[in-house]
Amino acid sequence: MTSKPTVLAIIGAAILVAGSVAFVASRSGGASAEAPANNVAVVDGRQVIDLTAKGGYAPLRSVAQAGLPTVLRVTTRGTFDCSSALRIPSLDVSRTLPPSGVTEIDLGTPQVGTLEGTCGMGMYPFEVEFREPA
Ligand SMILES: [Cu+2]
Repeated sequence: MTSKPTVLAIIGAAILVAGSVAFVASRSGGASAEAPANNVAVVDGRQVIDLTAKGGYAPLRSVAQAGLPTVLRVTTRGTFDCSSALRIPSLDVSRTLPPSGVTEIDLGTPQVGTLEGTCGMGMYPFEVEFREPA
């Protein structure tokens, strides 16, 4: 018969394994993942990049196509932190987003490169990489 401490040790190990699997799964779904988030759509030649702003920006990193008229569509939902003040310094964009709503920010027709945005205080970043069309 298996002793009680052994059973407890096995259960403990199982919980540890399950926990680390869940941890890895949640990490790979986050912004550190290399696979681009599915938040970019092209409709009638116009590219829309969707972001949400609340306690930071999501996704942190987007991949889009260069050379298309593009808007950044930012959704807020009960956003009262400073991610409601969105800045894109290289485009001279500084927008105050409503606590809840959708704000479209015209990005013009971006060239190949990485666009960096931030909250008003510069503590929450996001970026959009514009790539040559495939
Ligand atoms: Cu901030």
